[in-house]
Amino acid sequence: MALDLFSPIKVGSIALKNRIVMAPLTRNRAGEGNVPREMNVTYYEQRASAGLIITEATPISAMAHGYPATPGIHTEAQVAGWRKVVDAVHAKGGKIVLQLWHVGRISHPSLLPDNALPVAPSAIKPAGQAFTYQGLQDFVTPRALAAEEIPGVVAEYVQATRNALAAGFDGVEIHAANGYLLDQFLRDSTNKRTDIYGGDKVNRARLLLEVTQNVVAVAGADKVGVRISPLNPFNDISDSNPQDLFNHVARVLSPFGLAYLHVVEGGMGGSDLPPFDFVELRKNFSGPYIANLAYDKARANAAIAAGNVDLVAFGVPFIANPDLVERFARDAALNQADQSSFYGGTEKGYIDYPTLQG
Ligand code: 8OZ
Repeated sequence: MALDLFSPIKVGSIALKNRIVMAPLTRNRAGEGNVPREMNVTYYEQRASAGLIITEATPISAMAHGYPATPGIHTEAQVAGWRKVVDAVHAKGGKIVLQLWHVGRISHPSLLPDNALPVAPSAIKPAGQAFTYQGLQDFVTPRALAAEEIPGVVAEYVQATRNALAAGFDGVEIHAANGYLLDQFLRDSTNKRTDIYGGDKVNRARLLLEVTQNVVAVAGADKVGVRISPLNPFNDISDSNPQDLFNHVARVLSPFGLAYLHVVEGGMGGSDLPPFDFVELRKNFSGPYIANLAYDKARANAAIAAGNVDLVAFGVPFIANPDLVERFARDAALNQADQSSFYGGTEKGYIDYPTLQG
């Protein structure tokens, strides 16, 4: 029988009951101190029938924050808050990994300790505005990280990984997508460095490689995934040769024996994107491949049956359908998502979407 979304699979050391992944989704509903709170526990627990839950992007340090009310993984209270989430998902038979996030230049002094400037590979201001507690504010020109500061950034990923393991997570996903710090180093519109972290693709991929090496050293490769978005222009980013760059990224990540590579196969926000062959990208990576972006059940099953992808991550459908797995199984209609309650707010549009059971 052909494989489909309901075929079990093991990604690294994590055994999954199906291939339906809950994509990482920023919801801006953490409590005081960026600590996961009761409604966050309920939200993830409601979605535990996913084969794998990837948490919302989670700042690894005080300098890694770029949005209001995102839950961190760098204080004791945050770890304790996440432990409640993990325990609730595990009690329902689910698996959950934490997404490690550093926003780099996609931030604002008002969100950072002592009104610090955001950090980045190069001092290039992104077009657009930051979401702050005071509303939208223009992005500022970030400060370029000195080469001597890079080990400290890597150490933040390592400590956050230790914290995630202490909270009981089944693994971690390194967020190297969507225009945040690691992606800012990867792509040549944002990385103009002249040291060993800039220049050719080998140098631009060096920080991601060092982060991966060090995170793998504490968690084990079989508990580590990496997310990339070769084409996504979100957060004012681009690359002059994405196929060459990301084939290289997949090739250097492959020997680690990671749990998975997770790929955003396009752009968030429809603009003209350069041509890109994701099947070719995938051939450079020997482990499990999670595809993401606007898949529905039919296209996901076709891609899995064709052997082009191993799992599919669903974002918006999981916001609106806590029981997405059961709805797919029964070919039931899906609830439509209310965009106005995606980012921030109350329990409304968060934990009140109805299940088929009512
Ligand atoms: C949408 C709004 C805020 C953050 C990402 C963490 O794109 C995000 C994000 C998405 O990875």
